[in-house]
Amino acid sequence: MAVFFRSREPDGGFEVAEYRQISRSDPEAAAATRRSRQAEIKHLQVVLLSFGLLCVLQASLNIALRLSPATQPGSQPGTQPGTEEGTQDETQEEHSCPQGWIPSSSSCYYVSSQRASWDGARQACRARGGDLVIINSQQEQDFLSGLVVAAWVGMTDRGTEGVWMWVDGTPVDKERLRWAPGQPDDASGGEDCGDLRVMRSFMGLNDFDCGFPAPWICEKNIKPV
Ligand SMILES: [Ca+2]
Ligand SMILES: [Ca+2]
Repeated sequence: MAVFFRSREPDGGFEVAEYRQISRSDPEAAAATRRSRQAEIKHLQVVLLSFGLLCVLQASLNIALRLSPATQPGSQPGTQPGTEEGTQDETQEEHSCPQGWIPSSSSCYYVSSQRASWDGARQACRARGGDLVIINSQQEQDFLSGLVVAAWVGMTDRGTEGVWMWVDGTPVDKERLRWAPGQPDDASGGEDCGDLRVMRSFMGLNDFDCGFPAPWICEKNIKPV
């Protein structure tokens, strides 16, 4: 029995000592010891129970504290759905145009209601996940001509004067596209950015002062459904 106590209660040396003092021939003393042991066990149970409750309380507190920073800055749950919405939009954009963009064949076009320099316009397009429009065909030019009166498009001859390039690095096919009469003319001391004009007497592509604030057209490609 002493071994039993030792193995169960490694720190309970007093219990082992007490047990050794009891002679088996003294039932009264044994009963008294049993009662006192029972009382001690009860006491121990209460202590253990209290300790357990404290642990549970501590755990609950920890969870509450850990949760609170996530819920506390009230803006986070508000911005989180916004971000998710953005991701959703992006996945939708793969097959369809985002709100405010005009679909045509495998592209989406955005015509700005604001004005900006050519660089500002390009920046705005890129911020929306596209770029200034690249016109690949006469049909595309015709389609875009129905949307604007004058707007920046994604071509420039900043690299080499007179060599017109699209923002994706491909050269502008001067033969295939229609330029406005007499353009490009690099007028007024330098015109290195391209716009599309749809005016009765001035229709087609034109080179213009990059810093001039004008509306613009963005393009974004979509995957065919
Ligand atoms: Ca030029
Ligand atoms: Ca010009």
